[in-house]
Amino acid sequence: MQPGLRCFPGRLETDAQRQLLENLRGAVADAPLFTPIMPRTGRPFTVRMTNLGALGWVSDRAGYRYQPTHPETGRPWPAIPEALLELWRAVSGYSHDPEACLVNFYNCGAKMGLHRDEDEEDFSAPVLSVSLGDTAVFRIGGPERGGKTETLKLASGDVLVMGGTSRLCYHGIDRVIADTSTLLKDGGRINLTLRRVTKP
Ligand code: MD3
Ligand code: FE
Repeated sequence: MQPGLRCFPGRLETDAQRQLLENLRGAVADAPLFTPIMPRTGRPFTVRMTNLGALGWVSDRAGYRYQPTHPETGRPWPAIPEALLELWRAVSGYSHDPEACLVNFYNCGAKMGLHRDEDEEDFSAPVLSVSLGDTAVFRIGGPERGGKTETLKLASGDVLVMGGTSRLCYHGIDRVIADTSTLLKDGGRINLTLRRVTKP
């Protein structure tokens, strides 16, 4: 496994997962899921997204970037729930709060190709991920494209912290395994990634 990558299997108990989901339902009512588009090809992502926090990650013909408002409503993103901020403070090892929480929604068949997270100014802060719902097959490689990769299953309630050298490693989601969780009534998976974007 990559140095700096830390796994906390089942870090969130079922009740905490349900509460987080309730928070997310409210947030998504205010900041609806949108389908991002690849800058070069104009192809839609198979994952739908929204964000919480001061800054949100968006992708369209103009490129990848962080911005303070929702691309369709023009409104500021909803706040990051306190429970997520507390989780970040407990496990990130970073002394400033995150500015962005990207919410990725995968239905069955959605995936995310191998990529690096490099749209942030501050790579010294880790990225923290929380998985909810159906189990995903997560793939992680090294810092170069085309290197060796390995897979890891991410189940509901699992938390991953990508710090150190793992912060700039290639990673993606191969697939979501249907019927592996009862948290979401209609199945699918939600991933939350907390990030520091600017240098404090
Ligand atoms: C390893 N999301 O939003 S989370 C992303 O499950 C993203 O939705 C995936 O990749 C998802 O950018 C994976 C786990 C993750 C997130 C960021 C990382 C792993 C990472 C950054 C560096 C290395
Ligand atoms: Fe990523």
